[in-house]
Amino acid sequence: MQSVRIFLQNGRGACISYSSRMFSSSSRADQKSYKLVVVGGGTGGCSTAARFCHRLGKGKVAVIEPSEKHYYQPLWTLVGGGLKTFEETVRPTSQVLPKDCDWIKAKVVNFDPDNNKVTTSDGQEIKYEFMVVTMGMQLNFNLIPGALEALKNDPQVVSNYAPWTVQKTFKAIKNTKSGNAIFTFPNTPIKCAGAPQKIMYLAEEQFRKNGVRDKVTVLYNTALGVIFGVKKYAASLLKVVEKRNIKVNYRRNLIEVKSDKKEAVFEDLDSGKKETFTYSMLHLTPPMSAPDELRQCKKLVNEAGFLEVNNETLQSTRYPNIFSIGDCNSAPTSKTAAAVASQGGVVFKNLTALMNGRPMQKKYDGYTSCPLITRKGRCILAEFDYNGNPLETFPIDQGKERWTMYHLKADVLPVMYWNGMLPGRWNGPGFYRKALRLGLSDGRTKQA
Ligand code: FAD
Ligand code: UQ1
Repeated sequence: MQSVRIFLQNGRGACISYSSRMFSSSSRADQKSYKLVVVGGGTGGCSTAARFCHRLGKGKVAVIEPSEKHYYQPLWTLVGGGLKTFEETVRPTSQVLPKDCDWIKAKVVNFDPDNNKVTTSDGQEIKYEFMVVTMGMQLNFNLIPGALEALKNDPQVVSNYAPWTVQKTFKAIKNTKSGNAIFTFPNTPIKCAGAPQKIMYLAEEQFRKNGVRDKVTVLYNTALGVIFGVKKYAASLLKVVEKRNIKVNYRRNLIEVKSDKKEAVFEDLDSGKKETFTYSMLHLTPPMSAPDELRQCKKLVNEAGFLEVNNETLQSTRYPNIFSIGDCNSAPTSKTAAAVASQGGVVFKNLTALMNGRPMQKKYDGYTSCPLITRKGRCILAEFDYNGNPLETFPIDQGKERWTMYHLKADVLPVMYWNGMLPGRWNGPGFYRKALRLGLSDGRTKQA
């Protein structure tokens, strides 16, 4: 065993260095050991594995991922809206992982960060020198009594958030002829905070096309107190809901679905009162959390159960050889694939520096983006940082509904995802944002 100096960066960028043990990349039958273990082979996991396989070579990187299928989740909004097929969003995991990594097809069930090892659902112990945790979010439909039963048995209760229900959405939209079409937003952090309303806009448009709009009441029942967290885009969306006669009920949290009576029960989060709505269609966004296997490792997570990282370096605040990317970390930004792209670039630079005994210099600014589709062919491209300040790529007003941004979302980004992001070649649009301004500005503007 060798000893190596590694650096823990504090909030002000200074480095605290200390010693740790380093493993050789050997492998025994009962215990494998890797230079880098990546937990989760989703958006963040594939791109991280690709970058480090390229850098470290064959046999040095393992990805622990239980699923045979990889999903391009951002396209599920358009699948639900009848504008793309589900098949376009799925590829075999074997095709999207880099060929030089070892794919361990299992779940991590236990983290042991003091001993640099994880245990998998098939009983293997995997040791690592460095680890990147990219486990995404867990969908907790089970926390709403009646929701799972309704999703299984009622064709009019749907959700774009899971691969096993997204294909129901468009059928339910087409079957809605009258009554309340209700779209929910839960009382937890979620991935892609715009998705619960994007599908509502596509549904509303379809109701018009089907000639039933005057008989359908469209309701957005959200646990939040605002329509969107960034003022600039909230102002644009408020105009959209007003123009389209969509009723927004704030601070309403779905607490039960009674599909036998076609009823959805909400709690008013301010008064605590219960309110029951009948529905003819119900689009659920489930409460979400970090996966249980991560949440139960109290040494790694914050109080909310997310892997606690330094917001700038994305390094664990407690274990310097652990980093985290994406939906399962504590970085206080909106959880999206766009955020994963930026975070991936930062973690690659910082972890490479750490591996080579150099200080970490790359800082994540919270960049995230949400393409808010408002109808077929129209999209408001929200992009912002940790402070909620718009950080727009294009030198035009992205607060407007635009055809170009729809085309980017529907046709360009999927190609970029499969061919640029997953192979580790896309770090987000930061470079282009500056280039499009001839390097004279970073495109940052303050919230109004
Ligand atoms: P994921 O890509 O979800 O990957 C997590 C992986 O970890 C999974 O493969 C899972 O199987 C694995 N895993 C879980 N538990 C374990 C375990 N115990 N052991 C090992 N592996 C485990 N983002 C955008 O940027 N733009 C959009 O327009 C957009 N729209 C969206 C619309 C919808 C309907 C949805 C659902 C998401 C959308 N997103 C969008 C969000 C985006 O898809 C996610 O933020 C992104 O995929 C997060 O990447 P990740 O690597 O953190 O997690
Ligand atoms: C992005 O980088 C990304 O990841 C590939 C997304 O997920 C699919 C996005 O939705 C967006 C908007 C971006 C940002 C990219 C550009 C070109 C603005």
